Amino acid sequence: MVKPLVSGKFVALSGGVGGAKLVRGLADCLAPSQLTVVANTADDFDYWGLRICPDLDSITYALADLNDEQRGWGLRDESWVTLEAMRRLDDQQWFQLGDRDLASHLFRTQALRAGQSLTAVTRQLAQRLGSATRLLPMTEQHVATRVFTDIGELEFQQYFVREQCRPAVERVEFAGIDQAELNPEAIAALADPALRGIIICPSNPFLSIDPILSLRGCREAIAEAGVPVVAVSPIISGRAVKGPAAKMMRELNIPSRAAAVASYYGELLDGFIIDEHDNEQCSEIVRMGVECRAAQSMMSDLNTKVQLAAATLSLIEELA
Ligand code: FO1
Repeated sequence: MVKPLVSGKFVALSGGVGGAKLVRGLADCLAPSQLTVVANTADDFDYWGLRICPDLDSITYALADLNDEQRGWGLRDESWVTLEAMRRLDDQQWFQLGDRDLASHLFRTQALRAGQSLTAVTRQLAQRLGSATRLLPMTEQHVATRVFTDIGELEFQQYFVREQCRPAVERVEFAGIDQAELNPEAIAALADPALRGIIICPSNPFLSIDPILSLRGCREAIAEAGVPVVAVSPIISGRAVKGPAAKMMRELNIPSRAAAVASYYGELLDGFIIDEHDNEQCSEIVRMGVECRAAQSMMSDLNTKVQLAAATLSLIEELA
């Protein structure tokens, strides 16, 4: 990494594959001490008796350059021997756990059962896999996204993986959200006098960012931080780069376009980064009172991840 692009500290809210890519880019623009990532944990669930934390793992693997860029999740150079053995015993295995990925879930489940906090075991996993960036689960308590669809109520991974996001979404709920506390380390990071900006990554607003923002006190902590909040659009030319965001917007009667994401986040935002293909929406977004910049948002390699992260940080600098 070259010398840090900007001074001060930053908090990034992230979930899903798109979020992990921008976090990887930010990690090349900032020193580890400058970045705290708060990750969605409402996708977490138990499978094979193990606690699976997909968004924590996607970010951990991306930061350690161990992730599989084609698949978008899990580890590179993965093998599937255990999955095949499980399928011989029960052919209903719809969630694919690779052998190397399995070690993370075994390590985490064992640590949690021994009384470790999810924050502590997430830190250990990151350190042992080679990442120095601080990654925090949004909460220690279990929150579970429930997706209400035209084929009934589904757990998140049933909707996302088993049903491959095909059912039409009517609404999304986060079971347990009222009893959950925003991670105290995230509260401290948002109250840090050295904080210079807050980044909302190009994640699914409804499935990855809303769970974080729905935690009691989160929106207040962001507002009280008194620093620029800049989001990166997860929608490019009316489509999500990956995942169901655009399809969900249409199903939720929200226009599936970048400007609609800006208005969805509303007064939370000071700035919004859209893709160059959506440049004509900049003036509409500025009229919402949100500063807007167009940048290449398709993160196809490390360079584009770093460039988009740099564009996000420089908009924060301009707004400070
Ligand atoms: N996504 C899939 O579409 N199919 C899978 O079989 C699958 C397995 C999987 C295993 C571990 C993990 O950390 C993520 C996995 N994902 C899989 C992705 C996961 O469902 C999503 O990344 C998040 O939950 C939403 O961003």
